[in-house]
Amino acid sequence: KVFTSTLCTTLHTPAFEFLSGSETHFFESPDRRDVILKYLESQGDAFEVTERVEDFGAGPIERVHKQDFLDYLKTAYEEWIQEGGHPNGVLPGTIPHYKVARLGKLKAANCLAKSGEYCFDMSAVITKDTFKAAWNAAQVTLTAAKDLVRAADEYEKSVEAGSTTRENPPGLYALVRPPGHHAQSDICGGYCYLNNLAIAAQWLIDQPDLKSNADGGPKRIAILDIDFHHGNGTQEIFYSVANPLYTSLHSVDDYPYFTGSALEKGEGEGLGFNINIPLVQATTNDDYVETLDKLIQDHVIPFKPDYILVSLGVDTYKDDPIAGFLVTSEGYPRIGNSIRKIGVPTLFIQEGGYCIEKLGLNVGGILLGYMG
Ligand code: SP5
Ligand code: ZN
Repeated sequence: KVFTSTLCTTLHTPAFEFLSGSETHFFESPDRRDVILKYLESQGDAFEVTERVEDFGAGPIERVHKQDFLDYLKTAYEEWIQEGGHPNGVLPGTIPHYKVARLGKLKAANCLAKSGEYCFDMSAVITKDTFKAAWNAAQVTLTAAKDLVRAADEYEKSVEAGSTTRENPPGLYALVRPPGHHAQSDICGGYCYLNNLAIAAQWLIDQPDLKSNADGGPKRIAILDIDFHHGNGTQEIFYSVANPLYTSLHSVDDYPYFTGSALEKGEGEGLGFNINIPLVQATTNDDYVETLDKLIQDHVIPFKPDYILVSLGVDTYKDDPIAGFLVTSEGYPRIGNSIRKIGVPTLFIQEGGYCIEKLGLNVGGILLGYMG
């Protein structure tokens, strides 16, 4: 079942970004959603698409993101324009790098200053509708998360009744943009503003449910981040908690450069619940799937999750214009199949993937592989 909204296409359309110092088109483009949707709709009745979006309000978003950051995102564009900023949108002027901030005692006074305080790179332009678009993406993801609870309950009942086996877990997909996994609790970057997956994960954990699992506590969630880039945002948000478990496969020496080491294992109660598996550039299908299977065996299954949340990026594709792995379109159904074999209800949430020509095929490959 696919959850999406036309607002994911029509809102947030920056004209350009900067890559390696040059002005290029905005790779995280609105047609990304359209080509994925078109592909899924071309697959007979394999996918049921719904544009029903429930309004969960600000509560679940405020559980993950800091209020001053949310206030900034909401008002940044308007202030930026008032200050004479370029209409393409807000980009950092000066970033309070820790080497500067160590001694600096001044607070950001205007939008040009805040743009650096609340953004860590040059790939998260804030346009007129960016806040609305990010808010909508979070609400779509929450709507899908709520349906995951329903689908999982139904699944449990039919397993108990013997009408299905543990090999057919339900799968849901939030086809959203802008993506989320680089967005930390109070900083945007990497095309991401609100961390859709983190908001959904925290909401699922917050749901009161006494009969939920063996120890009667909140639902246990395992995150599988299979985007090419490390999900620094999701890691930061959950770094000191033991639930959810965060696991990620990503490029060792690419963006966002400063996070994603295997040495980042979590802290306090969260120690041991942050698993980074960096992979070399030019990683192939076989190496990728083998590493994913091992990650699942060693970390995901022992965690005994009630739900799996997947940061679904297909920028691992061999022809992705901003990445560097060698995964092919034949690799994606294998990845989906590996996730299916965990046997746990799963919500896929769209992150990166920038090869427009093969984006639908590759995302569809993961979902169809999961469906078996
Ligand atoms: C959600 C997501 O995938 N965000 C990624 C944002 C990346 N932006 C900066 C990319 C810099 C790429 N540098 C080119 C290196 C080629 N190997
Ligand atoms: Zn990515």
